[in-house]
Amino acid sequence: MSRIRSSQFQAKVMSAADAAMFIHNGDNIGASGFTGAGYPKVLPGALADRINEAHARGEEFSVGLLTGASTAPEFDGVLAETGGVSYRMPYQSDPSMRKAIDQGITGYNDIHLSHSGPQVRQGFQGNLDVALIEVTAITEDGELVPSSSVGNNNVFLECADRVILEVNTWQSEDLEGMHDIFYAPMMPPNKVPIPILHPGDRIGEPNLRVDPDKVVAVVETHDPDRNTPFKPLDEDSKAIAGHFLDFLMNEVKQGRIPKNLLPLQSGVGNIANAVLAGLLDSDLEDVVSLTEVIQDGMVDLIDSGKLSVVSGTAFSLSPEYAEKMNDNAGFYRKYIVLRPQEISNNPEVIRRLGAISCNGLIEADIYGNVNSTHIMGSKMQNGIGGSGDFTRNAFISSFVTPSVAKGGDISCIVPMVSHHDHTEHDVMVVITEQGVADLRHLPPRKRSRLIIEKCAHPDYRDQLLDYVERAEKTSSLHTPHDLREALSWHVRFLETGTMKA
Ligand code: 0RQ
Repeated sequence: MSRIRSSQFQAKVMSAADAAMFIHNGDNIGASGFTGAGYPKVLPGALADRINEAHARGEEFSVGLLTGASTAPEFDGVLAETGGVSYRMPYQSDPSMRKAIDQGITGYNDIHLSHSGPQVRQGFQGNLDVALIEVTAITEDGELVPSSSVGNNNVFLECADRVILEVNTWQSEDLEGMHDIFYAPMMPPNKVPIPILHPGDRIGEPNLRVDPDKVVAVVETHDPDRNTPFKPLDEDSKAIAGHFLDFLMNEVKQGRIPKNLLPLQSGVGNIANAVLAGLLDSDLEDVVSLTEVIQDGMVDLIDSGKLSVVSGTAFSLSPEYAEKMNDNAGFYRKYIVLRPQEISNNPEVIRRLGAISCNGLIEADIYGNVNSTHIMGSKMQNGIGGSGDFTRNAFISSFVTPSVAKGGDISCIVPMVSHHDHTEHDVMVVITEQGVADLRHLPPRKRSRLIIEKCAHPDYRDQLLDYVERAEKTSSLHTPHDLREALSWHVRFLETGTMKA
């Protein structure tokens, strides 16, 4: 049976090249796609051709690109390479897009994912001209069955002037019923409480609504989501996972959290995935997850019977696990709820349910401030994504990282972060392969010594202690710093290729 079950939508089927003609110079595009899942597969390429042809004729052609989060080379990559993306929000992780951002060709608005939908609704992001959304199917009634991510799709469909749909038959039809789309007033002063009392609660509808009159084109595709495999677990990531688990089990022992923990959030990246793998070796049962992305580790936890439910907004699976999800979506549907990101990342829900957050970082400083986004203070890596939504509101917020980067030439524990994403006020626990620094209840002068002792690599401990002692001598104030020295570690790396003194 055709995936386009409504004749009204059947009549709008056309090629990607024809559909791309509905996108014009200066348009703001709100597209599906979140951590390599559920992004449109063929329209971006057709649009890139259109932009390149216009540029070859000496004509201006640029667009603003809004998504849920990161996409893939055939979306962010091909469009960035045209030089025709003037604006990007709220998260990306593509090498070509990073380059365009760093060169100032693309203005990047790196904002909290929970803010992105509301800002589109409020009009802070300008008029939304086109919504470009991948779906699994269109029902007889003209409802849209979402695919492997929801992200901001509900907001884009609601706010855009025109809608282009990609119906992707690669996505399993059994995804139908996995999603939960909450339709209620979401803007102040009429906003309503979000009635999620448990991560598995379904509070909305399985499908997305769209005004059929806004749909200008429907394109059929059969293309896989594209994600890179995770790195195999190394000794450091196993050690980090072990420390995280020990920390959690001690929280249980102290009676601060229940035996099955509190809802877990796990960020993007190899280390976050490794931490989930670490939970597999535990005696934990009936764990629940309130998170944003569902990586391979979550799927393993479901398979092991340890994880009873996970609420998120998107998959971020390796190719092998994406195939597995596709083959068994009917089974996993019982354990997984995919929601719009304004719900999955909603601070109210995260705070009330008492999530335990666990995210990666680029560097942390001796007082517990965290840089998640900028290499050496200036070069964009990915973006803050949902790490702030969860860290700021978690019951226990934690960050995990190897203690060194670039083969040991960079210490990930530094005197002062070169860019601030998460402040000392939000960061409770820092974990490296060396150990755990629990910063709760500690004033700055105690934090610095604990982070150095528990988290810094032995190669950098003396250097960091030396900094602390000198800073305390020069400044007898609350948070001792020697501002002339504070960022000299970064300068030394830029000048000599190593932070080692
Ligand atoms: O550089 O790619 O050139 O080798 O930074 O580092 O070790 O691959 O990092 O995959 O664990 O991700 C913070 C980026 C960590 C991720 C970050 C260099 C390192 C490498 C990447 P190369 P790894 P991971 C919910 C949560 C923000 C969004 C988020 C992230 C590159 O966790 O994007 O949390 N977080 N969202 O060599 C200079 C340092 C460095 C360094 C590492 N101290 N100085 N370079 N690198 N440490 C999900 C979403 O929001 C969607």
